[in-house]
Amino acid sequence: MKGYLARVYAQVKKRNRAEPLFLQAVHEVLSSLEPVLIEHPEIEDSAILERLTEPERQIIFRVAWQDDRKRIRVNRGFRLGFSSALGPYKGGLRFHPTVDLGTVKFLAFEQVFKNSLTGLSIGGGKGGSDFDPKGRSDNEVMRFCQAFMSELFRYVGFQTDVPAGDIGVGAREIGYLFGQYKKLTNRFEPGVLTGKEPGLGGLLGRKEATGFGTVYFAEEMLRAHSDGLEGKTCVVSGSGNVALYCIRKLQDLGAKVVACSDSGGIAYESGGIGFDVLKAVKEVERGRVSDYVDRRPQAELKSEGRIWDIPCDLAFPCATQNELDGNDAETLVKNGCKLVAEGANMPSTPDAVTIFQKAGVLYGPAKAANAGGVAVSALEMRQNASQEQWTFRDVDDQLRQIMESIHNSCAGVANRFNRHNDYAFGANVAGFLRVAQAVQAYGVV
Ligand code: NDP
Ligand code: 2IT
Repeated sequence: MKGYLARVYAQVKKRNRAEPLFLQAVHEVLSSLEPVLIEHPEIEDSAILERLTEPERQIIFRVAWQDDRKRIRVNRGFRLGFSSALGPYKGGLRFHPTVDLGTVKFLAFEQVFKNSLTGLSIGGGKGGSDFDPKGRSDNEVMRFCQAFMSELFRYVGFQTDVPAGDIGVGAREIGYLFGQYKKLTNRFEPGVLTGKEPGLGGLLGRKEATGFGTVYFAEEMLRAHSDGLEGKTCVVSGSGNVALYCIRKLQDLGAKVVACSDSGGIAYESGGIGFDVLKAVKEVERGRVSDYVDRRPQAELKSEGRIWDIPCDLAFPCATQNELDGNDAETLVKNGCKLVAEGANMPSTPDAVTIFQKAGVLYGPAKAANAGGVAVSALEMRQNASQEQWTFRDVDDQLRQIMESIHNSCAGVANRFNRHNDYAFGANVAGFLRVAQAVQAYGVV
């Protein structure tokens, strides 16, 4: 990076020096923008990059709650509104012991460009807590969610900021959060949170949307290269919400998924993972992949090694950030992997991305490939505003169209700048241009 881009990055680095994930995410976006700045010198004059790299607001709060032994616990809560240029802040909540301000900031920054790519009216935000739900009873999770919302309710609203799920936050947690919001505000305002159970105003198809969307995006990438999913061998990391429905859709479309994982190990099954058993273990029993392997005589638990050592045609990282590094990328390339589509946020390290691009692996970056989740959240907001009830089919059809359109925007922008097949460049630039135009149009606010 040079000139204006280098100056902006230096300032971001100075202000956020203890936040490597945020710096990694900013660096990745800025390094795509040089050709855009040549076309649009007004971006520098209007300080668009300075504005888009500084969050509009950052809220940090204490969350005190009682565990089942009546011990008082204290966690830290976060909600960060990065940009409201395109709509209310929109993005998930993550409950995981590693969550800190830098994690939330990187996720919120990515969310701005992802949400822009959907073409819908949603700004970018993210939040969460260092609360660890693992091993906590249902009652403990409920009390934590209530304590978390007792502070958060002041800042959210269907026209202001609309949280949803992410790691450690699913429909159960959203239900508890919504219940407490409703009680504190005396309003039934379902559009304040998305990812609700259908019985609470949630949208059929939201649960599946991120994983399904990632597969639709991969399908579009393959289609654009005269290929398809049928008969492909796939590896999907993670075994949470995104991984589960990525596996399901891959199988529906004729691919074979031979492995998935969690932080305790890898389940390998040469004949293909059994979706129904995995779903029961993960969604109903809240178990581990080791429990899945215990139930499947054909499956094998690998507690050593990397999931990316398993040979595959297509790889879907669906667990967490920086889970696929340069060595993993080299192994994937060596084993003949042809496509990587990111269900998780920023799962591939910068080294890994460079290796994929040099080797001609089709690389679908998170902000494009996993945008189906937030896009369907925006549809949930619409369903809540209109008080209609949409069918699963309505939602899935719209999701497919949205993923096709995101694919075409990324590919179209990449082609226009002579960066054929560079979906990472296309996603950054297409996402950036829409939000930058909005920031410019508001004047200085
Ligand atoms: P879940 O909590 O449902 O599942 C997370 C999965 O990732 C689990 O298998 C978990 O294993 C694994 N995992 C999480 N953190 C780590 C870690 N530090 N090391 C190893 N494994 C880890 O979350 P989601 O499926 O919702 O989220 C997965 C990814 O997808 C995240 O990057 C999230 O930001 C992204 N995403 C989610 C969307 C959504 O709609 N939910 C939308 C777009 C992106 P374990 O149980 O052992 O911790
Ligand atoms: O990273 C993401 O896009 C999400 N966790 C989903 C956000 C949302 O508002 O549905």
